[in-house]
Amino acid sequence: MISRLTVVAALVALGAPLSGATSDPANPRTVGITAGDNMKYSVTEIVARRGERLRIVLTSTGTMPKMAMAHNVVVLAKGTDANAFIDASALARDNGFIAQTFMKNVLAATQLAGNGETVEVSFDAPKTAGRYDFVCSFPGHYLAGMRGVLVVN
Ligand SMILES: [Cu+2]
Repeated sequence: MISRLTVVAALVALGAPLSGATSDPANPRTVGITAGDNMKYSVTEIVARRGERLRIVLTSTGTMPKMAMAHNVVVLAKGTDANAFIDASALARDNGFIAQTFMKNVLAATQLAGNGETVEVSFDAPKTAGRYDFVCSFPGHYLAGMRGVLVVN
């Protein structure tokens, strides 16, 4: 019989991760975020490993009607001008406030969550280390400070 210690030692020898990050699409690491009428994410920094499978779950906790107050999480490719993305997206209500011209800059995006709703998106963290902005593209929210950064190591 092979002891658990032996198995662990063998995995270490193979360089396999023992816990934590995984790129298994069926087993992402969940990051829960809430946001309310204050237009702030409860989490403004997500640290991930290159290529790590992530699942962002956003719950909106405010009281205003969805037409006036909804939130999303949009992760932007490196080098994206966030202000330009936000300006263009303010006109794109029919596409969840994501401008078609910027779709190529979007690494991941949730649907819009009205108050009391939860939305989510699963994606692989970029393969390149660095800092990637994530923003709420509902009009006015980015300027109010609804933004964060995905730090990929
Ligand atoms: Cu928002």
